[in-house]
Amino acid sequence: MSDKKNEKNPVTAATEKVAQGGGRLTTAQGTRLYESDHSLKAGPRGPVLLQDHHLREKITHFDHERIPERVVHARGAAAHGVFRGYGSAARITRAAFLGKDVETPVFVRFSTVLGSRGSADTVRDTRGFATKFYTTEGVFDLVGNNMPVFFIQDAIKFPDVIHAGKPHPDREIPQAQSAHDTFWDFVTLHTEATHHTLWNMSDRGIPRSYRMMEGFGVHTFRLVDAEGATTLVKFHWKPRLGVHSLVWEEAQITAGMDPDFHRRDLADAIESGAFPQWELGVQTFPDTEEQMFEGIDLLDPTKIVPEELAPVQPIGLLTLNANPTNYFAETEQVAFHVGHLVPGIDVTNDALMQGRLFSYLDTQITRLGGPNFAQLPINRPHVPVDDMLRDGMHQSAVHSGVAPYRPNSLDGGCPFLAGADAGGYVEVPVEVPAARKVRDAAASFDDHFSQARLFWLSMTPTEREHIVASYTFELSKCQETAIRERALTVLANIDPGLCAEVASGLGLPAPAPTVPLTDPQPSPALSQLGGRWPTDGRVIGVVVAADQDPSEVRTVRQAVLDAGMVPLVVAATGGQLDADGDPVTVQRTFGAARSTEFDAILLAGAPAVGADTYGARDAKVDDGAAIAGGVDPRVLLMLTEAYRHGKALGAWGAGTEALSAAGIASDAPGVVTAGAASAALEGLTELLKHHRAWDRFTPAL
Ligand code: HDE
Repeated sequence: MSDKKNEKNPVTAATEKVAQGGGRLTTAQGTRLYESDHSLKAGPRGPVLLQDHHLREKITHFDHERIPERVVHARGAAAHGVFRGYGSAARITRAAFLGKDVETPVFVRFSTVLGSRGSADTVRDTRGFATKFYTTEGVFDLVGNNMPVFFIQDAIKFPDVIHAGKPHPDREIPQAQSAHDTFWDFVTLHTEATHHTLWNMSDRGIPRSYRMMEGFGVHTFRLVDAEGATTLVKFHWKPRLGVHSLVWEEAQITAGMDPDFHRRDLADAIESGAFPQWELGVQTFPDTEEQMFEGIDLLDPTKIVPEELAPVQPIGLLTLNANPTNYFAETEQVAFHVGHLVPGIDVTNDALMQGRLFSYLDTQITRLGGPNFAQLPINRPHVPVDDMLRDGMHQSAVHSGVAPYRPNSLDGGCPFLAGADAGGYVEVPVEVPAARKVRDAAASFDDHFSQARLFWLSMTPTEREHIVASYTFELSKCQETAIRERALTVLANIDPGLCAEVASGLGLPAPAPTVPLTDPQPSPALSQLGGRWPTDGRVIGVVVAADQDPSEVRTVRQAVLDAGMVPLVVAATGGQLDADGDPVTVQRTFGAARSTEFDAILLAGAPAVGADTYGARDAKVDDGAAIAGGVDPRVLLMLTEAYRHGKALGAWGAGTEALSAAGIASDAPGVVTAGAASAALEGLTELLKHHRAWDRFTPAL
């Protein structure tokens, strides 16, 4: 990886070196302290005195350190960056930050939805992808997800879907999981959730990295140009590294071995200069009265518009280049809101979006302890704020003037209004059709299956196999047979083949569809497989045998770095390998490493069972049948696991013996053996461009 380092965090750049940076320890009031390890007592063995103001201040502050976690999306990781507009959107929006080569600072927070703040990263779930643009016209937030559809069509159902997905209220289990009765109870009774549930059960539910996820605004937005002409759009983020996922077993093991996997991956990549990038794009649709496109209701957030019908047109580039300095101050306190809009971007009547326009500000008043959270450094707009809002909990501004009202004469009539010509936000004066008040939705919202079927038909056989496996896994975890049976009927309405496979896994009969099956045109853009992608930041485990020449390891390690990837040297014991006076540091030991940390494994030699091997004192070590080829069993586990997960494996020299001891043929798909390290690495890198050795997965359908 390059020597380029994390950019300076723009929020804290000025103070980074100052805070707690070597000055004297003080109280919160700035009084210097001579001692901080003992309470003030009546003698060394006496009672503690109530007058100890330092003790009371320290403990009291500590007692109040926590704030409520987000009611959803509690677990997250974030980064600073910059967005550069291409100018291509200028024909449809007057938003200044989308102008050509305009650079706008951004803060992006990725998240899971269901789990608590301390839950594991790699669970099966939707991921949040929320971006705060600090534009010259105020803050614009694009609060999206990594899936383009949602479980519900109306915000009034949000508490229902979240209560169903969260842990059961009696025992508060399971944590960060959809594999339980209440979730499946809800999504099978409430079939508009079918499409989103299918995305969750697909590989999209377990991303390899936040850097390798698409993002979607989900709702249809309305863009408006300088003349007031409007265009409907859907926002898309396209990752430069491609869209890639974990495999389910890998995700589960990782949740235990490294619950911070995605958080670490993002921070490490940025720290080492492998800055993640996404292109922002829009699908555009004419702003017609009916707000339909090719028969698809643009106000229904359970529907996509296939890219083949409306291509995604790139309008700018996002680069994340700085890690937060303080998790709490930035990632935890950042407050996104769908209603943070700038001139040129407006909302539509999507009932899900309309409810969100209320919810975000409301929840943040509780979570951030009052109405003044926009003053927190991470939330502050990068433009002057003259809002006439006053007082309240945690007010930190010292407002001057005597007339915080309009109109006024006492403060000279300030502040003044701004029309559209002076950068004011003016809502698009859209017609509201004459109608009766109803609690209802348009008839097109009743179609719950055709787009789920479209998604299923667009998957490759391997992706379908993963979907079958995840439905079977999740439904197996449901206790109630009635819920499993109902779920099978939903699956039959997506595809009878999918239903039959899952039914056979559950040992239940496959029901017939209850709705007529549609015949949608598949959308190849929905599949993740195929294509070649950059390998920046991919992690290669270099597994080293004790008898291996360390200078070769040093060379191969450097070659991995030069290729923009991350080498992790793994050996039986920690410390350093002495390569002719230029030591190579061992970063992982066989005891602490697991295959899930690596995208690919390169074998330098065949590590033998050693005295340090777990179980070495066990008689089985001498039993050739128990430990194949005398190779360290932890290395064998690493290899077989990586093989099962479709990861590229490379070996040179004696390394090939370890492969064969693990039962892996040197001509198996995704395996490269070579006489020299450089050739092995070259082959491995080529394989990594495809993310996994897909040929290893046996398509079932
Ligand atoms: Fe959210 N959502 N949401 N949501 N959402 C929140 O706001 C809500 C929805 C999304 O990193 C909450 O500050 C309602 C869709 C992200 O800080 C809350 C509805 C999409 C994040 C809230 C939805 C999202 C949130 C919780 C149904 C994708 C994390 C804490 C109408 C387009 C933002 C907070 C972050 C967070 C409400 C549905 C994305 C409660 C009522 C659809 C990425 O206000």
